[in-house]
Amino acid sequence: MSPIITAFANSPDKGRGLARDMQVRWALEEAGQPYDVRLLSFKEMKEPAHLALHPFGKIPTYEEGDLSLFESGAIVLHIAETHKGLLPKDANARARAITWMFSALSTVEPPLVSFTEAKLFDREKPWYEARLPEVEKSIRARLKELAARLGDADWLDGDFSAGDLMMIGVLRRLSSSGILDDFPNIKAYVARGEARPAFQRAFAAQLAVFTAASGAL
Ligand code: GTB
Repeated sequence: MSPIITAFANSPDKGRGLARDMQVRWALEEAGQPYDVRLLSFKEMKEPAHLALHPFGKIPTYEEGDLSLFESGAIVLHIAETHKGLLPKDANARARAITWMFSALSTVEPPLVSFTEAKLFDREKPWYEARLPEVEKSIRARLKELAARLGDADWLDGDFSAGDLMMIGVLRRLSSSGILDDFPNIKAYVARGEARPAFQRAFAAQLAVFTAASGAL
């Protein structure tokens, strides 16, 4: 039986693949693992059936037999550990790829989330004008460090891995900000990830959900 993941029935990103089911879809496509999707409304995410799978009432989740998981990073790691192609065989290289997954989620992503949330929810707050440049400064600091490490390599550590998948998933959230224009090697890195056939299939699948939902409106 194919694993089942959950995703937004109507994603607020309008099919840009910014919600976190995208990383899970991408990992499944890289692994060549077919999957099914259960689409949820915001209301359904907070109902007991979904809360039993995800204590915080969010997407994505992952069900496979009697295993159910939440947290996109944990799901991608599970897929990477149970399929070929997303983690190196060598134990040290594998540990380093997993380090990049953590780094994407716990070092690079937090200022990006603060930036998006400030722009979405805090525009009317008296401190907004002062706060936003500070958050942008933290993002730029992380990107400068990441750009220095990446250099002119294609991927962060040898072959493409789940570490790159998670990092590119995070960095894509900056695509419309223009900030990546100042970090050409990171911009090219993101484009390289997006050009992968597995990414393209995952992107098309989530876009099809949005297109179908828009047609139904
Ligand atoms: N740490 C968890 C993980 O990585 O899986 C975070 C899960 C999470 O935040 N899920 C969001 C969610 O379910 C969707 S991805 N939100 C519904 C809720 O909280 O009620 C975050 C997201 C949402 C929308 C956009 N967008 O529109 O651009 C981008 C990212």
